[in-house]
Amino acid sequence: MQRLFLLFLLLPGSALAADHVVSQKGRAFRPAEMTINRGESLTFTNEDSFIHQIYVDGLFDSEEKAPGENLNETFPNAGTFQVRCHIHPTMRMTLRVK
Ligand SMILES: [Cu+2]
Repeated sequence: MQRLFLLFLLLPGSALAADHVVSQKGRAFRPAEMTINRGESLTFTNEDSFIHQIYVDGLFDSEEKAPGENLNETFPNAGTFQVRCHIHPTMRMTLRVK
C-alpha cells in the first residue's frame, strides 16, 4: 500500500494539482508569459529529453530536474518575475503575479 502511494506521488499526473502548469520544452518555457493571482501555485514540468533547472532571482533556485520531473512553486507576493534556467541561459519566462 505504501509503495502504491509513493508511485502515485511520482506520476507526472500529480502536476494537475497545481493551479497552473508550465512546460520546459524545446529549451523554452511554454507559455513564455503568464499572469496568475497571488497565492496560486505553478508546476514546471521538464518535457525535454535532457536536464533543466528553474530559478527566479531572490525567490527560489531549484535542483536540476531530469526529464519528466516537476517543480511546484507558490507565489504569495505580487510582482513581475523572470523565470529562468541556469543550464540554458536563453530560457526565459515572464510571470506576472497580481
Ligand atoms: Cu534548461
